[in-house]
Amino acid sequence: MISERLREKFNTAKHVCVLTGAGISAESGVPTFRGGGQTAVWKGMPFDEISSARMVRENLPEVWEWFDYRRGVLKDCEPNAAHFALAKWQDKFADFTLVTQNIDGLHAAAGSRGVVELHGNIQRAYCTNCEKRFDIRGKIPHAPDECDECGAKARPDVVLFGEMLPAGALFNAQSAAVNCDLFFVIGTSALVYPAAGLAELSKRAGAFLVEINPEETPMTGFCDEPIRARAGEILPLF
Ligand code: BV8
Repeated sequence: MISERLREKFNTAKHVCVLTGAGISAESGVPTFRGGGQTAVWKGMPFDEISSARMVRENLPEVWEWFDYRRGVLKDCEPNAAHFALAKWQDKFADFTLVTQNIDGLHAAAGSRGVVELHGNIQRAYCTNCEKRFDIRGKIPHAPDECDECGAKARPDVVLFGEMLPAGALFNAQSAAVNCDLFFVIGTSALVYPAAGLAELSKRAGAFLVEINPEETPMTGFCDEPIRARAGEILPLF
């Protein structure tokens, strides 16, 4: 499963960057988007329709119902062996960056520090007017619904389709991608940009690219080492 070549690179790498997607949380019971689970469609709307800038403008209560439902599913989900393995990696290398597309907070829950959350976090909200942030962890339905500073509506602190990514997070992710010598892409269908572009950016900058996914993706073709395995099965073996 892990070639001698990869093991040697892993043991000598100075700068490592990891990009994760919903697949790394699958073994925690978090439904993936394209695995046909309960988060692929909401009341007949595909997730990239309900999770969109347009829906926030047109029907914020519906967007909140969708996110509060997912927060309910997440309540019983714990980090799995893959999250814990990556939390151990952060002290193995001179420079380590964990970038995630996930909004479930499971990397931090497993002990990862400084996780770059490209698409925000489902346990936070912010005011649509003054952008004050709120921690809504444990509050289902979410609270507050209106900002206690200016009274405007709160919205999920999650990057939706058609929205820009947080500039700082994207910059940090791109910097880590171009400066690393080993880049892992774990549990993503590699379809959503700009996150999916990080692996190619890294490869073009000279990194050795590893993909961990039970299925092929558009990225598999230009990976140096595609590993057809579940994250929870293979990551503890490094
Ligand atoms: C942007 C948070 C600039 C929300 C997410 C029209 C208008 C505007 C933009 C666009 C447009 N057309 C295209 C775009 C760009 C768009 C895009 O890329 N669309 C795609 C569909 C073509 N991108 C955007 O809109 C981004 N912003 O471009 O801004 C802009 C702004 C305005 C106008 C123009 C441009 C913002 C994208 C962020 C969206 N938010 N999440 C929420 O959660 O509801 S995206 C969401 O889906 C994820 O975060 C992730 O990024 C993405 C893909 O999901 P994955 O994580 O890969 O999960 P998936 O289920 O797909 O795959 C799971 C994988 O795991 C599978 O491969 C499976 O085999 C594997 N797996 C399963 N089990 C395991 C496993 N692997 C390992 N171990 C296991 N056990």
